[in-house]
Amino acid sequence: MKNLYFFALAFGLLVSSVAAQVPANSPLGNIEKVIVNHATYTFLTPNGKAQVIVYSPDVIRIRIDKQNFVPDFSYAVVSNPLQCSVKVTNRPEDYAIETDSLVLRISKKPLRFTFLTKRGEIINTDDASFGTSWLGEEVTTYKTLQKGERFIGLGEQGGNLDRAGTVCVNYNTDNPSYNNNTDRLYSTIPFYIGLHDKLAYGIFMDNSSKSLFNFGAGNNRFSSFTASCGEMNYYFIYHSSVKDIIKSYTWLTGHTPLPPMWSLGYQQCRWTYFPEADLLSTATKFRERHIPIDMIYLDIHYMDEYKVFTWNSQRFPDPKGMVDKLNEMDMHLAVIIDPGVKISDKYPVYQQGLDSTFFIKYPDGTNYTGQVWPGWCNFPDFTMPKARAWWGNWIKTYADLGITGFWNDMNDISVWGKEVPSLLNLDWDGHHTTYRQGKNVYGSQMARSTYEGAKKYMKGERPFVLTRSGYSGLQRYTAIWTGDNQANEDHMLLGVRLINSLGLSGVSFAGMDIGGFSGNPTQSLYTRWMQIGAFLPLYRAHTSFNMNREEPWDFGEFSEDNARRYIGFRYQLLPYIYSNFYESSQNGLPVMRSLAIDYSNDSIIYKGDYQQEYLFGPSILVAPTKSSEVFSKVYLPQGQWYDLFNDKHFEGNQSIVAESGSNQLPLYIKAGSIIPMQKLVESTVDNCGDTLFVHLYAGKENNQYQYYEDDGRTYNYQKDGFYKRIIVYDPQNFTLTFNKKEGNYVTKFHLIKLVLHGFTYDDIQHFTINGKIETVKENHIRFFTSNFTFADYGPFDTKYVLTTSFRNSNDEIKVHW
Ligand code: MIG
Repeated sequence: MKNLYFFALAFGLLVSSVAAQVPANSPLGNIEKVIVNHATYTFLTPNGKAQVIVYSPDVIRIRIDKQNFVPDFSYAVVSNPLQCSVKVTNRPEDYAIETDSLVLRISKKPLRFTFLTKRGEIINTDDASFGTSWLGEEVTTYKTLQKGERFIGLGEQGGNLDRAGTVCVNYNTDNPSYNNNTDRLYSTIPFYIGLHDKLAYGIFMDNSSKSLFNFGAGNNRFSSFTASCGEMNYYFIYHSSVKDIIKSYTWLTGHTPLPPMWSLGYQQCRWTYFPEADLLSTATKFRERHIPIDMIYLDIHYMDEYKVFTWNSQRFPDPKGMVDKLNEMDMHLAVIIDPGVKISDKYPVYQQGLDSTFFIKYPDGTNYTGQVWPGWCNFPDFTMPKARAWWGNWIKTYADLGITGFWNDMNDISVWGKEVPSLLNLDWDGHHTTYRQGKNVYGSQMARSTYEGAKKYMKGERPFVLTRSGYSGLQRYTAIWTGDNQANEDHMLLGVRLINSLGLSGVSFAGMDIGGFSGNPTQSLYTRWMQIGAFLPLYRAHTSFNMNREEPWDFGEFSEDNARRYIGFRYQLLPYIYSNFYESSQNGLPVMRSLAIDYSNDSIIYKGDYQQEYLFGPSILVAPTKSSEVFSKVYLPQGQWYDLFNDKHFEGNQSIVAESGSNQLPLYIKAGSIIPMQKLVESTVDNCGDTLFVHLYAGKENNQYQYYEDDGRTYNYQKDGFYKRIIVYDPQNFTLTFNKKEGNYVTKFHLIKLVLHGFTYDDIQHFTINGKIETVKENHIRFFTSNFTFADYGPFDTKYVLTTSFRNSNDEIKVHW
């Protein structure tokens, strides 16, 4: 009996001690005290504290921690709170913080947050029981799942456009065999947009540790976001449109700077062109075959034993001479740069890094050593300002050779797919942390160091930086590509979804390996991929080591011709593409826009067949489709649309069957669009003539487009070296107005050729330019009945097209018909 009693006691102790080791979920408790300091409201509870900081009428930041907040520091956020009017009310059960745009209710017992519209609709609310709570060190915010709630964005994550019902982990990973639903890809952007009841909001959790977003997966109660350590720190963004949410998110985390024009041309890569003769002959072939191109790449074999900032002198005896030869062909060179610095005597990069203690260290002060291409390596701590500047100095050695493209790879950090230990120390710009918090940021900081170095040493020219890995805000320094994809149809469409999602998440300049990295594409897959590539922000073909040659002529005449036409069309579109990049540099709207941006509340766009569709800029609807599909279903959202190839008119809000044979990617133009184009050129520095082709598509609604031009390569645009004008289409008043130009750059285009689509001859028989009556003459306004000529109008069937030309002037030009 006694024994049994002891046994029970012992067992009880055992149970309770086990229980004590399993941390119970502990939410914030009741509010006990409030401290107000300008637009910062701090609430103390028995379990921790919460802070509300009003950043703007539409952006409210929430910080929650168990203990005192650590000093505020972020690699992502570049904006500070704005002065704005905030009304605070203290009621018995809650506080209300009200801005001009939204209301945040903070219940007191217990502390929970609810965001409401001014009309009182719930936009987003904490789960009543869990709110923000901890499981050990892991902190999670639980939000009540709203009926029909959709979730879009979150950067580079596999899965569908609508992420409802899925979980996504953010943990930058070298993931060479990713697939349709893979999370843990190369970069982390913990920002998503929620949609329900025609309301939209954004949540950006600025915590760079490994994080998990649950969009109502495995439960029907909540969505949640979890950081594995550190504080809960999120920005709540509310606007009535997805567009404005993206604008606010990029106000917080920064914009893509205007890229150099040449980086928007076609880029040819391969692992690896070597020796020099191979690189040069490949470049020459593009020119000989009149396939437009601006950039070519060197992958890891240019280096001596993969040592970064060195050259293999057998393969590349005269890098400067080689770059000069490329430049003579109007081509830019990009080289790969990996972060691993080979541990090697008499290797200055290593010696300097060692002597100056720039490498990442263990807590005991010894350097972390990991294995990658060069063998055993140390890795610069790019979160240390001095180390970034030092790396930037090495970039100078490339810049001095005339290299203008800098391709940052393996910065996830990849050590042959193994884990870099979490306990490593990082400088974190003097705030000190461990790799656990820093892993997801490392890639961005490497790209930043590269960008800042290149900018400093390129004598006023704009660099092009490409990265594989990064974190929110990476767009300020670099373009990104989606890593090691595969040569199959699924990956082609998955890549489109990834780039669309990156665009929703503040990253405008993104691309994927055209043709697929691993495996050899079939002729038809390559052909289709090259078509889609023409309408991606970054148009870059790449393939892995040991794969077949994949230049446009390697797939036969048909494919080569296809590549020439689609690349050519992209070059004709450059005035439009560049203007769109300009817009992006101003307000963060992506160049490649998932239909979820403009048509967020249309449930059809989220369907499997249609979810890849996007607008390239404001006007061109691209319906990516597998190469095996000769006909494909395309959804045209609300409005009116024109088939780009023949100007055939369609009402929106319907699915159509499009021809998508091997020579044709389904492309549609939104009615009312204004699309500036130029004549066909073979490189971005080719003479593009003196005529700007302005395509106008008849529509019912007013529209406007901001045309932008500058020298395409320097920073003079930051002073007044730009040319900008708004073009306004007013169908009710039958006018197209070119507003007075702004800026002091002299446009290349002295003539404007207006190309009118969807108009009849009768529509525009009588027209005036600035009040001056233009007589209708056959040679003035013409029907084109000839077969389409790519050189003049892209792939349009020009028999539906009317044109007229007039002199461009800096003052307002009003065309009236
Ligand atoms: O271990 O540099 O994603 O684009 O060609 C592979 C060789 C390293 C991975 C990159 C890929 C590049 C390859 N790199």
